[in-house]
Amino acid sequence: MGFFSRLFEGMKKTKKSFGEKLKYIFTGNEIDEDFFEELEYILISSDFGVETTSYIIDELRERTKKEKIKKTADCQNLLKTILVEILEEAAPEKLKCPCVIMVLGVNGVGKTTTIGKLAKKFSDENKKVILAAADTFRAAASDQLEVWANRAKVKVVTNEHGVDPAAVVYDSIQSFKAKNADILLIDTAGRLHNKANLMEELRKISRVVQKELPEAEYHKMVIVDGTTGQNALSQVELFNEAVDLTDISITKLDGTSKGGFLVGLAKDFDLDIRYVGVGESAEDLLEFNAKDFVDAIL
Ligand SMILES: Nc1nc2c(ncn2[C@@H]2O[C@H](COP(=O)(O)OP(=O)(O)O)[C@@H](O)[C@H]2O)c(=O)[nH]1
Ligand SMILES: [Mg+2]
Repeated sequence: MGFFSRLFEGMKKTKKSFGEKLKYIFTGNEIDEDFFEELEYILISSDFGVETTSYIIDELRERTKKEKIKKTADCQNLLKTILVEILEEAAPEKLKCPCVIMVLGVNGVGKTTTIGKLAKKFSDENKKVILAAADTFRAAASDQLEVWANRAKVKVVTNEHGVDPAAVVYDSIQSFKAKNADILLIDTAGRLHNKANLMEELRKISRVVQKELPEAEYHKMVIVDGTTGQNALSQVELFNEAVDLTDISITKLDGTSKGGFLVGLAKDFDLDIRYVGVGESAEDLLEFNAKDFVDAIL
């Protein structure tokens, strides 16, 4: 299956719930107030967020007037265009090596899985990859990462459970330099004894990266679980406060009908949307593409 069809398969639920609702308003009728109100309701109930929804509605009002569009059926493409424009603002540049990707996010969102998928992808592209098992909070976390590393045939730097995660990152960077590697992927803990500890730990890891590899392109990528919908926003805010995020990736879009929240996220935060996870196996990771994404939900 090609990239687009996998995204399409994965996002069937979003398309079904969102597309089905829209089907009843994009009819042959004249555009009137009821139409905008109904559309507003559908966008909000599909997790687009209040601010993003009112932006979309305002744009649609203005452009239908300007382009003299009278029938609701002719609005659908305009809506698509607006969504693509919003998401294209968040389309990332290609990674430049050497680069470091620190992966952040609350427990269970798919950090380790995403790193595993990326290890495989980069290694298939003949890049030299090192993994840093800096989630030393959960005993099984590094075992899980090692399984992925073995599968992708890449090196993983681990340490005993409980060891300072910044020390693991330091070691992984020495190994990165010695091997003249291309990409360092850092797995972090999503949970500690308290939030302040976690945030301080992430900042410390970040300082080590910047000090030891100042020449590398540095990405601080938060992962959000696509099934959480609008709640993902507060998670992104939290991590952004800690480390000034650069990128975001969304997982589990295969199991949700809440794909709409990505549009709101892209508008609210100045982050590059890098990857989309649509399943549990290595090949279920797609590079984000605004147009494909919109085609898959609408
Ligand atoms: N369906 C689906 N499951 C996923 C995806 N990404 C991760 N998972 C599952 O989510 C669970 C938690 O993933 P994990 O990587 O351990 O999360 P972490 O705590 O953030 O490291 C695992 O069961 C993964 O298989 C995805 O894109 N789709
Ligand atoms: Mg993990």
